[in-house]
Amino acid sequence: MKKTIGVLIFIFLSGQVITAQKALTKDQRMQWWREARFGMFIHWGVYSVPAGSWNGRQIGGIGEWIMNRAKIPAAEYQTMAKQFNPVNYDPDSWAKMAKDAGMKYIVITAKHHDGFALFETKASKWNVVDATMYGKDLLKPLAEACKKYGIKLGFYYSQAQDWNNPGGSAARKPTSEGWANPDSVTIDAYTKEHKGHWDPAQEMKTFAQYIDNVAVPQVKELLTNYGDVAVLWWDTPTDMTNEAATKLKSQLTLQPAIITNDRLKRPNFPGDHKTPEQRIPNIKDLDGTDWETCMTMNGTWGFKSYDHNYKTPETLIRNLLDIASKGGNFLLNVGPDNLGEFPKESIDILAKMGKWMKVNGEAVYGTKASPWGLFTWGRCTSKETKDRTTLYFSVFDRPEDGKLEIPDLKNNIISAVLLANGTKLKTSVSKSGLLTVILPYKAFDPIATIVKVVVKGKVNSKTSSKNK
Ligand code: H79
Repeated sequence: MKKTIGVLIFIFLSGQVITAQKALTKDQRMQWWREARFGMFIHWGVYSVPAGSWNGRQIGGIGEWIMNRAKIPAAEYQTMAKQFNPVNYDPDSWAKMAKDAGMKYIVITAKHHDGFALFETKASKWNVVDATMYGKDLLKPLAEACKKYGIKLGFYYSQAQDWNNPGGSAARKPTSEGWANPDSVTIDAYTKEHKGHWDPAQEMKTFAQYIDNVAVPQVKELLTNYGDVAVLWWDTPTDMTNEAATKLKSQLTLQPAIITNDRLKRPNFPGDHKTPEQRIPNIKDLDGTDWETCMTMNGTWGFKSYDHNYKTPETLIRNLLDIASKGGNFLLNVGPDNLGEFPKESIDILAKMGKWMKVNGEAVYGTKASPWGLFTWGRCTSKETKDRTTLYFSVFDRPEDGKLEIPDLKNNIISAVLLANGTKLKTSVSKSGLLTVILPYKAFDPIATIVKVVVKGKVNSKTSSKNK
């Protein structure tokens, strides 16, 4: 008996130790993420089959919303899964492209608003294994490839909106826009009465049933079957209840180091980081909370065959530098097609960004925000060690006289070089603390030239509050 009690006490105590080890602080969980700065978003699903067109018409708006925008009946949408046959899917090359672009993590749509699961699931037949010719889990091999290349893998999961699994919610018609459907007047009247739904099949179950029988079990599967999951990226809390949010949140204990965003339910479920979408916040609007800007390369998240409106690599690199200078992360999207291929333009952009990052990445990874805010000619990031501070000035627009002026720098200058090739740069500091760096004529990178300045001690700038 005594022995049994002893064993029980031992089991209890070792359980405590394990629990204590698992309780990571937020700073511990966020460390890699704060250093990473740059990640890849992947929006992939059955919407890559219609690719922005339905019944011979181009449907406006973002591609992954086509079912909702065009009010496609569930049964009809589901037939398109037969053409979702990504025979060219090569997750190794995806992970490698992310790695070569300088990205440190990937977040992929395990399930978007159309409810289609890219993974094997017992909770719904509407998934890649049961509903397509392809018939294989798409996330498992991606998880392996990410591990191989040292990329962290996160899952996007649309927890509330689900237009195919009965009971899932649906966003209401926006006030300013009509739906891109010829029968929109009739449909508008219907959706008003039916919480945004447009097909009776969507209402065969309640929201609570959908949460208990689809969302919670699927999140459990995602957090159990794929090894380490770095991020859970919730989206659009339409019709979420506190009860549903609590159930979903409790699944996160399956991954003690996981990071989550602020989109599970508002308010009361702030998660770890904010998620400005398609925009970079102004410094004055930042409150110290971690944040990540997610952005498309063209005008859509999910593949649209005719959207070639891509941002330039220059704009995207400068976005990354702008974001890093404000202390945030950049999650840049790729929308693969129904064969499993990245659009040509995206591949090209990733390669060009990678080429720049290979030379200049030091100015991005593991950096903190600019002590000055913005400059008219560019941006700044910083790194502090015990007794010195490294400043990375990203020059977007070379001042005509070749003089880079940084006000309010009282620190002793240890060195000033071009990050790209180590060229030493002349500097002078006026009595008032105006640092002038003489820029070379040559070796100027049209995307952004990084001037690396190392100074003694910590940097305190009075002007930081002015340049927001
Ligand atoms: O996954 C991506 C988007 O599908 C998702 N979040 C990013 C990361 C998202 N869901 N909702 N929104 C973004 C807000 C935008 C809604 C819009 Fe629309 C969709 C604007 C145009 C199409 C809804 C439908 C409002 C108007 C029509």
